[in-house]
Amino acid sequence: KILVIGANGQIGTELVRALCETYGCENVIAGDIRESETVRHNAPFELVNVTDEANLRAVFEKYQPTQVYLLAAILSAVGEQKPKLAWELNMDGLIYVLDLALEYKTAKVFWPSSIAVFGPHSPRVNTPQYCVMDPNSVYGFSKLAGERWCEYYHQRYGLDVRSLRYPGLIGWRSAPGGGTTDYAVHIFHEALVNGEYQSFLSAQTELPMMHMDDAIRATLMLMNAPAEEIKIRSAYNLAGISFTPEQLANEIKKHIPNFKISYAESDPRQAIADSWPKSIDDSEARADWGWQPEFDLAGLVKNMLDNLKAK
Ligand code: VAH
Repeated sequence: KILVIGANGQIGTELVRALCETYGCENVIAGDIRESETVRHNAPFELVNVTDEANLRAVFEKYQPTQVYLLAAILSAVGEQKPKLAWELNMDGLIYVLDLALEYKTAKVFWPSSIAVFGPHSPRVNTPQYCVMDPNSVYGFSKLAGERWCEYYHQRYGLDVRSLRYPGLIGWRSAPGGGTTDYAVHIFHEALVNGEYQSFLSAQTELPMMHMDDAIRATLMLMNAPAEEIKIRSAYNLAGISFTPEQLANEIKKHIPNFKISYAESDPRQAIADSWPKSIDDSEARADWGWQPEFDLAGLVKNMLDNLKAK
């Protein structure tokens, strides 16, 4: 059985779908803190609360998962509103799952990191795998600490845990979950429905982004790679495309000529975005397990608009 914790989230929704395709829905367990009115999985659903060790233990006991994807987290923007909850959920959840994976001999664990692990003193262009990291969002330093724990459980206890530093993810099958990059998903819905969008990030805020299809493909490539190819057990840098809200809006205008974008002043998420890299160097992922993104900005925008229209 493959257990996906956070199955109703932005990534989880798509990961359950991809894992069902690969392994069959009967072999995937969709776990989340509550049922969802909007997210429909073909896989069986299980209530899972990552802050409740007894509940997690019962789920591991029941399913004896061979793989676990721990996607449940509080993201950057919500994390600044609820800092202690974000730290507790992100950290306790990870450590409970790492311990249970050891105890129940789970073959492989996936846990997402993020470009949020970098901070104001990290190099901001082509940010390398190794550099100064002084993240100043709770979400960011919970992901940095989590990377340290993942590497520790691999080196000290031999747990096969693998991780990726996801950029902002843009998909049409699921809603974003309270992050700083969420504007790049909302903009498509607003462009189609209202023909206009007010970005909470300024026009020139360049951030590393990726189409969800690329992110899911990268995740399965990482998890299916032979263990000896995985040389980084904290989390791999992963890059797709970097762009600004203005560049994204201009690409959307090629499809929706009258689309209007405006920019909010002084949104708290601007400070978070300004502490993050503009672009990422993912040489190690390319060298170790053959990573290669497929979506450029034009392809991402066309794919998003075509699929959202059809939806
Ligand atoms: C967030 N979408 O904005 C997440 C992600 C790199 C961004 O970590 O918090």
